[in-house]
Amino acid sequence: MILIYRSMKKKCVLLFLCSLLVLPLAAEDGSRLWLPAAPEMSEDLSTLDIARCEMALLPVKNALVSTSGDRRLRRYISKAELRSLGEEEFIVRTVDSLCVVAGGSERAALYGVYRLMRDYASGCLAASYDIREKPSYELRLLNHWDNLDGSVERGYAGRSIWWEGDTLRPALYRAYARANASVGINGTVLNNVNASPRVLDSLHLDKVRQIADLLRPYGMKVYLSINFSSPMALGGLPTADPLDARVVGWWCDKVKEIYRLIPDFGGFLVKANSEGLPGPQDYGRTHADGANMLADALAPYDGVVMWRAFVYNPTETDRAKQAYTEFLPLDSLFRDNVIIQVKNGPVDFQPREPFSPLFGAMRHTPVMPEFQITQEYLGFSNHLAYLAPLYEECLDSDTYVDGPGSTVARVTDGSAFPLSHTAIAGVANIGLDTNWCGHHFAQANWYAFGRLAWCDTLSSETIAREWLRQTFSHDDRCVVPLKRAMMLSREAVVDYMMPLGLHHLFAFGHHYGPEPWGYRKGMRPDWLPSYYHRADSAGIGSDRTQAGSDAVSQYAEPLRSIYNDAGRCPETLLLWFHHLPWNHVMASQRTLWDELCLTYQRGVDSARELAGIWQSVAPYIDAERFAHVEARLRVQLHDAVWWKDACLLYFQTFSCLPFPAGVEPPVYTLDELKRIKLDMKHHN
Ligand code: BDP
Repeated sequence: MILIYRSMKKKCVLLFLCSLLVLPLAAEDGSRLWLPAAPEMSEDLSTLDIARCEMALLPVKNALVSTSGDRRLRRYISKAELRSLGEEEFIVRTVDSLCVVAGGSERAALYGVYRLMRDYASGCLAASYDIREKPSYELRLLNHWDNLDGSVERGYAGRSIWWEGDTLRPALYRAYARANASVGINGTVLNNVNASPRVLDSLHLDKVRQIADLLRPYGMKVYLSINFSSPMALGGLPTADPLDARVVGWWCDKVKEIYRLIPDFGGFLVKANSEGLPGPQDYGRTHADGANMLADALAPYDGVVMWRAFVYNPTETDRAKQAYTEFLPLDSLFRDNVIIQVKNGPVDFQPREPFSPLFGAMRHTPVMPEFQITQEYLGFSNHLAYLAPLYEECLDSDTYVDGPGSTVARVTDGSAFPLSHTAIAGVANIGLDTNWCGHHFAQANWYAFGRLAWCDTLSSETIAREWLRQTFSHDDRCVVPLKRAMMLSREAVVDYMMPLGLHHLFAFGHHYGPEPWGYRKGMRPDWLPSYYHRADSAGIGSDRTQAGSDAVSQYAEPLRSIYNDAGRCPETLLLWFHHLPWNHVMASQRTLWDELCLTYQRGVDSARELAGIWQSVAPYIDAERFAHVEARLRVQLHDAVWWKDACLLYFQTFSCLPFPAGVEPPVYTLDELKRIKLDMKHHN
């Protein structure tokens, strides 16, 4: 093995040096993501072989990369330490001039090597190491909303890498797996939550098997989204009732078939009784009945069920309350291998929401956060919106369920109270585009999700810096301004789209542009913007106080009282929880109307600043990526003005107040804006 390793090492170093020679300002198409060029490797290497080959790319003369059972490691790391290594835990230690990477498993050893590679590619490889790391969450998953016809729901980076055409793309899948492993992502759901039953037919399962074989060496498991009616659509049964013995039998057989093909298959992701999809409630059963039936079928193979809490119906109940109302009473009824997957906010991946009150409230069932990496509600792949601050804001939110310090991170990662599983998911922004994500900066959101899944206390600033140094340059004259751009970008989007707690002002269907006036006869009220902004001559905002829908009461004290009180509610969430008069006095002593106008203006100013910062780093960026991002920043600025004009002109019809000084006059009239019908082909 050592011999193979040495010869691989020479080859890999050579290849790597070649790639370095052309790195600085040569054209870059973004396909390499944040990583150095991959070593050339034969196709049937084990995980440990890959780890050693990757290690050979680093300028480290002597290295020993192995798993804790390897006796050679004992010379450098005590037996007790080695024994205590968890399955995904690693130690990196320099002893004399030897760099030792010891993993609790082959996968962990690979993570250890990627830890060093990150430092190397960031220009920070240290002379000596003594670190030990393990991930915050056990399951760190991407969710692909990819359809079997090759389209991607809410995807803005081209067609599906999995399902477009009949071809398998081994090189691409290896590159994908490598990128994920480099940040510790260890699983992927290959198809849309709006699942076609056909994913479980033998043709598709065979493709899933081939994909699983390609991802496995990088420590990634595959999972599938299932359609609850599959026993009817595929099995010809007259029902999908989870308590019907034929249905139970059908699922058990199907699961058996899957594990015969893919012995380490991860499990199912389920969207049921949500947005028109079938589910157990169609048969008078509960979410627990449905989830447990699947969980029992998967349990003999250690598979899990991730059951989504994204359920809402056009009822009298405030949509923001429904997931909690429906799921909390079921806590303690779920099997140990069921995890409830909860979107970060109570409504739906908006640019800003408070955290979902289900975090921390369910004590007997693991709850996993679901973030959206794809920018459905944040300007698609046209806008630069670095989302780590959004993820961080949610993870760091204090739920107070066990007093101060019970952050969303701690109540979901098992550190606040014990959980049978811990998990986190991100809806992928990946497609067949050469640069994977459509916008070069959108790669940072994939990267950041992985890094936070690995370590949920990392700061978004640290992650931005790491990513920039690996992706663009080590030069602080480039990194410092770009980090500033990234750090202001998400707030910029909030400001020019829906500040102060406003939400869901999007055009129906595509969710790209503004349509606060949106109305369609017969449309479900909870799919209309007015359901959320409630603007009228008296004021604006959703009343979710105790006097209103009482959504505030789903939060623990003191949050409940803080959110309930307009004087104490954070202004960033004010109109989420309160309907307030236009002349309500804000902390700045300005009226709500003036503050709203000036915040929209600040968003436009920030979009302008982003474009300016990008111009200032031109000398450090290759021409190809420079032009690509520059063109998108222009679109972003245009869209920021569009959003500001649309929202302010429309809300002005209720406030009947002039724009305060400092707000640029609108470029468009309200009538012009209302006539815009987006050509979504252009924007996709
Ligand atoms: C909404 C998306 C829709 C998804 C849904 C979900 O618009 O495409 O199917 O979320 O998460 O935000 O199930």
